[in-house]
Amino acid sequence: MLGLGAAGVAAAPLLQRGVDAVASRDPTGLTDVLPAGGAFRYYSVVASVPHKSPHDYRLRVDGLVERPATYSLADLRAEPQTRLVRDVQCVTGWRVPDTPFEGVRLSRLLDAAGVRPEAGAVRFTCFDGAYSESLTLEQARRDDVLVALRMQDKPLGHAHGGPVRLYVAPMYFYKSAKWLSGITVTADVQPGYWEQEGYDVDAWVGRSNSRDDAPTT
Ligand SMILES: Nc1nc2c(c(=O)[nH]1)N[C@H]1C(S)=C(S)[C@@H](COP(=O)(O)O)O[C@H]1N2
Ligand SMILES: [Mo]
Repeated sequence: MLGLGAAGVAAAPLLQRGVDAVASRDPTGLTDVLPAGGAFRYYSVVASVPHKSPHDYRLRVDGLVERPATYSLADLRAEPQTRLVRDVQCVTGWRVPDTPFEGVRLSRLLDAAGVRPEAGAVRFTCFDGAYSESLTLEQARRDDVLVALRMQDKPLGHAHGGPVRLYVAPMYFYKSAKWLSGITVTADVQPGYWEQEGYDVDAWVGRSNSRDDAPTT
């Protein structure tokens, strides 16, 4: 037993490296090797994501709207900002309490674009080139859904999806698409990246059964 313990200590740095490897192989965090300890974990479904400087960044709003628009980071900063402080909850069980997010209400950008009557949903795309998410129009118009520019009272860093990510406060964190580059108003909900793998499209924290349905690979 003693020998095993010593081996465990010796293996610890390796295990830590293993966690990073697991995070990149299994970006939902399903392989919960170590306790999170209230810390964020880094997730990306792709190995590397381009960096966008405050100058390069653009957000396109299009689809079933009267006035498609392209926002720079400066444009988004010039809009009224909303700050929310909630618990972040990943579907795999880790959570980070009382995390401030700040940005522009999505409903504001939708109103500016003029959503057409036949629209029923919103699709989000990312400049990682792979991830996507979606909300019904009703969900997208909630007051606690932000196009976030700040997290933990700092500008959003690249690891957390900066310069701009979606923040869907009432839902599991996989709804909060990082590296947001496109908001497309659509007729119907198109299931996002993880939703095509079996996660709930309506991912309300506490109400969704995503956790029980979580795929195991
Ligand atoms: N573009 C993109 N957005 C994403 C993900 C991703 O892999 N790519 N992972 C999601 C998941 S499963 C979680 S838990 C959170 C993690 O955010 P964080 O890396 O800032 O902790 O981002 C969500 N948004
Ligand atoms: Mo997640």
